[in-house]
Amino acid sequence: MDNQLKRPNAMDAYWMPFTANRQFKQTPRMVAAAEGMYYTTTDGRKVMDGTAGLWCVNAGHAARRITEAVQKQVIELDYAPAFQMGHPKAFELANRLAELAPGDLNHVFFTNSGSESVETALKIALAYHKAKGEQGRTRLIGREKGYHGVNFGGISVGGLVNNRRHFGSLLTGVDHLRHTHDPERNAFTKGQPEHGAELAEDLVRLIDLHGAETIAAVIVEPMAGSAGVILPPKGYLQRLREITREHGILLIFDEVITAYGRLGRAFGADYYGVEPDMITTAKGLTNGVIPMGAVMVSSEIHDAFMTGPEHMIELFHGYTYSGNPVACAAALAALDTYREEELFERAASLEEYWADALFSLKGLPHVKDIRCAGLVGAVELEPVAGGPTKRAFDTYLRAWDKGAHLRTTGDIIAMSPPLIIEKREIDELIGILAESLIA
Ligand code: PXG
Repeated sequence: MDNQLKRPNAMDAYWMPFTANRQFKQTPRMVAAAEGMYYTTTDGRKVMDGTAGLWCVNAGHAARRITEAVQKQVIELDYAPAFQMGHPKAFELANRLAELAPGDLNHVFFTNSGSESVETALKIALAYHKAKGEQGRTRLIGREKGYHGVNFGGISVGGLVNNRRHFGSLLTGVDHLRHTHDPERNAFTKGQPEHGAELAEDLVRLIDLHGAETIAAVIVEPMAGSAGVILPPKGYLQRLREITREHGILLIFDEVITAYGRLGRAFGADYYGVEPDMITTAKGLTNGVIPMGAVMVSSEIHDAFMTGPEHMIELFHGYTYSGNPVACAAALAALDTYREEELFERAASLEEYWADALFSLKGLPHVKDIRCAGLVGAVELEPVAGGPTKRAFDTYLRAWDKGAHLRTTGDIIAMSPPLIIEKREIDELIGILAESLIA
C-alpha cells in the first residue's frame, strides 16, 4: 500500500469533484468555518462568499434557525424509511412547496440533489405520456450549453461538451435546441437581451423533423447558470411555452439555481412570467446545509398516475433518502428564514444596485460582456491568446488572495452572493473584482 495514502493529512485519497486535483493539491484553498457572508480560511483569513457556496447558501452561512432545526431534528427523528412509510415533516414541506410554487404545480417529489431532480422529472415525463396511452412520446429535448447535473439523463439533455464527450453514447432519442448566447447582438445588456426570441422556433424545426407525437418533454434552465449566466431573450420562454402547449409536449424548467429567491422571486418561472409543467430544484431548498432536491409537478401530470388498483405503486421511482427528516427540517427552516427575513424581496430590491455595480466594470481591461439578473452577475473576459480559461482563473485566484470567492467557467466570472448581502458588501465584492481584473 502507498504510504502516502495512509498519512492522515495526505491529500491524495480525496478525488475532488470538478477540480484540477493536482494543481489544487499543490496550492490548496481550504476553509475551516463560515458565517453570514464570509468564510474563514484554515490560515485565519476572512473571504467574502461571492457565490453563495455553489449557488446554494441563499440565506448566508450558519443561518441560526436552520442549523438549530437540523440539530433538533437529528436527535428527535434521524431517519425514516421513505417507501411505504412517512413522517409529518415531509408532508408539511410538500405542502409548503406546493403553496410556494406557481400555478397548479401542486405535487412534490423529493430527491437529494439537482442531478436527481432532473432524472426524476425526465422519468416522470416519460411515464406520464405512457400512462396517458401516448407511448410514442419518448424523445427528450434539451438545449446547447444547458446544465442539468451529471447523471446520464442530465448529461444527455445537457449541452456542455466536456460533461458529455468522455461518457459514451448517452441516452438515445435526445435532441437539442440551439443556445441563446449571442454577444454580438446582446453584449452589455442589463437584464433580458432584446435579440434571440426567434431561437424558440428551433423547437418547431425539431417537431417538423421528429413529429410532435414522438416528443415527451423539453427541459431548459430559465436562466442558464453553469454555462456562464445566459439569459433568456425577451419573449423566448413565452414562445417555448406556446409551442410545447400546442403540441402536447411537457415543459420542464430546471430551476436548481434560479429557485428560492436567486432572481428576487420564489422561482424563475415567477420572475419570467412563464408557467412550466414541472420545476426541478435543489440547492437553496435547504440553504445548502443538507443535500436535498424537490421536483414540483402539475396536478395534471400527478393525477394521470393515480389510476389503477389502489394497492399498486404508481411510480416505480424514489431514493433511500427521499424526504429525509433532517433534510426536511432544514428545508422548512430555510423557507421560514426566507419568508421572515424577506430575502426574496430583498434580492429584488437590490437587483438594480447590483446591476449598476456590475456595470461599473465596463471598460476595465479585457471585459467583453457583462450580464445580470436578480442577484446573479457574470463578467465575460477576452481569453488570453492560446490559453482559454486562464484569464478568468487567474482573476479568480487574485480575488481569492484579496478576500473574495468567485466562480469561473471558461473565461466568464460568475457571482451569486447570498441574498443577505448589504450594499457596502456589494461594493466590496465588485471592488475586489475590479482590482483583480487590473492586476
Ligand atoms: N441543474 C442545474 C440547472 C444546475 O445548475 C444541477 C442541475 C445539478 O445539481 P447537483 O445538486 O446535482 O449538483 C445544477 C448544479 C457552477 C455550478 O458553478 C453549478 C452547479 C453545480 C456546481 C457548480 O456553475 N449546478
